[in-house]
Amino acid sequence: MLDIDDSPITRNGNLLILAYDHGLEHGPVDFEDVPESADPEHVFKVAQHDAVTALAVQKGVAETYYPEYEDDVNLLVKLNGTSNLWQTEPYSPKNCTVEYAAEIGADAVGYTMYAGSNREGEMFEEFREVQEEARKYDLPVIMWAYPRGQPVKNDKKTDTIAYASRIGLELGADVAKVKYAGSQDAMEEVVDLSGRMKVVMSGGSKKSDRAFLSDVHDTVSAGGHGLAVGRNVFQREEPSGILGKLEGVVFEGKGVDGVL
Ligand code: FBP
Repeated sequence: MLDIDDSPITRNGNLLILAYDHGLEHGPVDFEDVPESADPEHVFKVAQHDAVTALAVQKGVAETYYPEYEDDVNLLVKLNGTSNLWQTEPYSPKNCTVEYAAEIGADAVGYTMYAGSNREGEMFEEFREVQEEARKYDLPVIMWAYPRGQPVKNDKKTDTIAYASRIGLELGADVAKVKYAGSQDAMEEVVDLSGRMKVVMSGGSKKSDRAFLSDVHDTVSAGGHGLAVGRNVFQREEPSGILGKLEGVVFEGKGVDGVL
């Protein structure tokens, strides 16, 4: 059985994944505030910060940019993804195999699961293959656990987030990345239902330093193991500022006031 605490993508058991698949998932709009963030080179440089335990990208970005940074950045290859140019039933098709991710240097792999979608069955089957292949290569599997679809009326409800996270445990993920549930107590419910699998918070749209750090602090205080964050880092003019503060909260046990 894989011990994720031995993996380079954790530091003292916790994670800070810098997510940078937004060019696929959201398109140019996410890069408008800080135009240089459209350049993967810029984000690879940001990911060299000590606080970042892995950079999550799609395979095209990994193939082109990672070789130059392989000594300084841990690579998490996202194996599926979808654009928002179409809208039907939530489904995130696989575009890369575990084998190919390993070949290009992945330290971990990621998969978005839309539990609740009418296409959940297909995604469960794809995830099964990903999870079993990843075990052969000793690569941790991170599930982007996003409940979505007609039966999911409110994806911010604690029960719904906890259910999505629990599905990660049931299907063999090493880490589930879930939306912040709104409070430390609510995050505790999510973590409690997730057994020994690690739970990390998803960043979401950009917030003030204090508001964002407070959500992260709640998550860690609830027993969560850190976060996976994109926009709250690369949409800042000085990403190293927020990364330094996150380092304090996620890895050094500091409070929000202690880092601000
Ligand atoms: P953010 O921290 O910017 O929210 O990024 C996390 C993430 O999961 C990305 O990996 C992904 O591109 C995006 O959120 C998807 O968000 P959504 O499906 O809610 O639009």
